[in-house]
Amino acid sequence: MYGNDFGEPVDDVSQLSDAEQQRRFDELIAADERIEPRDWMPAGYRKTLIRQIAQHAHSEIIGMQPEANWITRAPSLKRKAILLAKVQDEAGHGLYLYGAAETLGVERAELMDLLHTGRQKYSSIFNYPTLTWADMGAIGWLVDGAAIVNQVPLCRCSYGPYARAMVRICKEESFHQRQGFEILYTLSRGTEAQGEMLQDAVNRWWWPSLMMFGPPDDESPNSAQSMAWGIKRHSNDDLRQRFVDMTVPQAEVLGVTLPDPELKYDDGHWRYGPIDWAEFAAVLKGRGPCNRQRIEHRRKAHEDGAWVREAATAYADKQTARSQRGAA
Ligand code: FAQ
Repeated sequence: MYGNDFGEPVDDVSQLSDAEQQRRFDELIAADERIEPRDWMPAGYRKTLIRQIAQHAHSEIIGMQPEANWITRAPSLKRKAILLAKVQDEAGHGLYLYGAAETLGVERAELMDLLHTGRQKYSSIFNYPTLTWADMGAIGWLVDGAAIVNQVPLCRCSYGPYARAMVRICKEESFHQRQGFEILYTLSRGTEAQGEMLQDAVNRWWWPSLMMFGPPDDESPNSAQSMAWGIKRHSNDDLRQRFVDMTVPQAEVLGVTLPDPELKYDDGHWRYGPIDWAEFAAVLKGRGPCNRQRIEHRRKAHEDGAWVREAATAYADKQTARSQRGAA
């Protein structure tokens, strides 16, 4: 039970003043408890979560495109079935995340509109092309690998619906990472041409994967506040370093060279060379190799799917009318 400003007990927290609600929110964050949709929350906390969860959801569904590009060309029926399942998983992740964002009071249609009009971002990584089959392995190994390192801490995010959605997403991403590694491991034991294809894919995906973690800490405007609110648990650079430390020994198993001449082991960590932040900034501004193609494809899929949304709405209306008639 909570007390108001006069020390009187209050059962219904909605009767508390803003200062008391803020105090209660701060206590929950300090105690590492979860904030739930009906709890009071500062406007900035809500706004930050909507931005991050929406960007995350958009990334999942835009992220379906580079891999879907290879479903018809997968080298065997088994590979096709696995890739199809993985791409469907990404659609599911998008749905959980849009659902989590909706608990904060935004409409999914509004978020779609923000994506389609370029007013909300999605991950920079999905603006690069998938040129060969080895890219399916590299995406699983590096992109899903980076996603796991970034997202496992989000299972402890202070906002309950986001944290709970992340638990299942991370389990599935872990399967995705292994299937990518397995594709590359198979190629690593194949012909010379397959080995070259593997090395070429790793050369192209390594640096964009490091950029997925976001700008360096001293240029990350949102990190400090997001960490104070328990939305983010680690800084961008800490997670990036964790990913590099995890991935270098795996590259040795695959027998590939990571495209960084400055990579060296020092004081318990693999230190990496400078990241091309100008390239990252250009991709965020819409000037990556595939930005335009990704958004055009997404808009078209949305328009082509209008009849499905209309049919679902008409069916729901019919069901409601039927149950109302039944009640009368
Ligand atoms: N790309 O101040 P910070 C996946 C933006 S899902 C584009 O550091 P923050 C699954 C940032 O939004 C991959 N934009 O921001 C999969 C902010 O924008 P603002 C997606 C980026 O939020 C695998 C500005 O820059 N994962 O891969 C990027 O504190 C395979 C300043 O940055 C998530 O979304 C970027 N890489 O930290 C699917 C995870 N980095 O303020 C298919 C959840 C930063 O102008 C196939 N998100 N920006 O609106 C997060 O953990 C955080 O939002 C960060 C950024 C770490 C991404």
